[in-house]
Amino acid sequence: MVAGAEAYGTHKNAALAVKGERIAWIGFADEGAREGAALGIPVHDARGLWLTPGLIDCHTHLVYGGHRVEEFEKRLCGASYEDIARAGGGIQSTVQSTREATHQDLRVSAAIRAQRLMSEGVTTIEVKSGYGLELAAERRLLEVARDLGAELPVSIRKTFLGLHALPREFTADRQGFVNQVCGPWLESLVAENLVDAVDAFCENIAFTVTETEQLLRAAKQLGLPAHVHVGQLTDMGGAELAAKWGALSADHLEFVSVAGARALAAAGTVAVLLPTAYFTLQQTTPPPVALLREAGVTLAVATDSNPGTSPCTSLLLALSMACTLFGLTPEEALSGATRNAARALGASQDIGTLEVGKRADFALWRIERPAELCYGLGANPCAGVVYGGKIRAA
Ligand code: DI6
Ligand code: FE
Repeated sequence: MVAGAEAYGTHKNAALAVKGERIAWIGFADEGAREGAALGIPVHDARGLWLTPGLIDCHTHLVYGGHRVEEFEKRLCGASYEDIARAGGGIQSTVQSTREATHQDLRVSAAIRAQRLMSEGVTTIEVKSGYGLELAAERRLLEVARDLGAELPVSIRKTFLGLHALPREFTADRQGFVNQVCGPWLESLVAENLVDAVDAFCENIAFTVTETEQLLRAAKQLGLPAHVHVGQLTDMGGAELAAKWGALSADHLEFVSVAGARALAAAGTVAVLLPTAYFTLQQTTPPPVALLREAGVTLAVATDSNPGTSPCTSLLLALSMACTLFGLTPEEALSGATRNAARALGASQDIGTLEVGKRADFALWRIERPAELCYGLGANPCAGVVYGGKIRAA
């Protein structure tokens, strides 16, 4: 066994056999040839490289137009994210540039971001809408997300983030907007097979617990799973709400109470930590990781890739920051981008671990011990990727 491998339950000299898109056998390389012959299938020997499941980025806003560099500069001069949002900037400015962008602009820029994630061994990406905020514009974002998965060798999970911000045209009619999102918009997008899950930004600058609950209820009625952005800036009781509705994940959680953490654990709702957003906003109160651990909450880690709070296309950087800023162990961080990220997407039966019968999505790494995946800043030790049983250019 390699130094540092014990905690991961991993082995040196692994080999893996693939049949179609699935893992057919996994074991030691020296047994591989015999097993492969018995099964009549080829065996891939990792040849001393480290093998992990393909990484999963379970929270991104990858499809949008424009950028928010000016806002970054304003924040560096002292303006807060909340001030900018309340003054009509922030998400609203990306909504405007997204509505103005051509379909092609959206496709090309999202593909570039997806490829950056993929270069680091990512094989599944969750992509949220939420920068259209009118039915046609939200549809376009979800279509671009769907098409990304068809054009690139990566699995895409599409999330309808209908309650992200209140669009200007509804300033005088909040409830009217929430009713549209939770009723006709959701129903149309679901009928077009564009929605794998829903999401809402439950926050003092976005939507209340009551408004968020309306979306969670509508989703449940349609049999759709949910994610919820909660506790990024304040604790509004969003974790309790996510747990009450059996959401797959509650994301951010810088601010969460003891009761909220216990509720998440009891409901099996995964806490998705987003350290690059915390870093970008220069926040100073990290999520209460000790409390979440003690309560038994499952922890995942993702990039939150978006133009405002996390202009980040490196999941390895998010893993590093999960360790240095939030105090996760490298083992927790890595399972947060594999096994637990799969749980956050409700996809554990298919991805997230290297087991017979699961999709043959895995990454090969030129490292000496697994903690190295969380150690390098800007390093990319990915030496190869197999996606659905086929070798992919990393
Ligand atoms: N939380 C976030 O961090 C992003 N969305 C959300 O609900 C930020 C989105 C943005 O500022 O554009
Ligand atoms: Fe987000």
